[in-house]
Amino acid sequence: MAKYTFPAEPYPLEFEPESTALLVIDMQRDFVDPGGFGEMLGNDVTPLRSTIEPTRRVLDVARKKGLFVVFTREGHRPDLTDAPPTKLERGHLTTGIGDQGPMGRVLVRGEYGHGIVDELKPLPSEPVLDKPGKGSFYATDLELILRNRGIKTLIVTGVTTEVCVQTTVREANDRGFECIVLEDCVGSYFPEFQKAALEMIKAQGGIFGWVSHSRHVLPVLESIERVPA
Ligand code: C5J
Repeated sequence: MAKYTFPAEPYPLEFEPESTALLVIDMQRDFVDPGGFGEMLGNDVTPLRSTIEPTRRVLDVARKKGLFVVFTREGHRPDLTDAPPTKLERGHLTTGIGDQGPMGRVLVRGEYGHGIVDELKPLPSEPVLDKPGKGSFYATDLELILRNRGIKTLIVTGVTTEVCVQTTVREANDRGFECIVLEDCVGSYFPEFQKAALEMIKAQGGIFGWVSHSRHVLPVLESIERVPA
């Protein structure tokens, strides 16, 4: 298998395309779209929306080169039996998880707001994992799916950087996966959390993983041989 290298911090990351997947975390209307749950809570969705275009470019080239692509969505069963009562109560929100929100019931599977934004619509062949928690490995079959494909390296994109992205990177790191987080393809409602979360990942020699930017990763992906189906 041919090896390639992504420019990254704290140092370049070697990878093999056959064992590399693109992970798109929770790019759901409720978090990202104007008029969704995130904005209803008083957040500015602009930093999250800025991730759509670079993520779409990475997704396009990943598809063109035959990389494995996996999407996640945070949300719950309509009867909320998989939602911890603590999560439902947290924040004492007037409109919270399971309640009727601007785009249907908030973070409930099958509702419009729970869906992935149109710009990044998954293909029928791409697994979409529904997760009840912040981490993508908790109570999902993500690890099984990745191991079955021989995946070792994850290109990580999505929202929000310090919540579901960082939790997932920590979970992946403990399971032996190498994560490269693309700073312009992950977004937070809070600029200071964006900065701190990315610094934490690459600190201490890459304690949880690597950080790079789509402008460094795209040319490398463009240069790889297409992975056979
Ligand atoms: C949050 C997420 N922020 N996908 N979810 O509640 O990061």
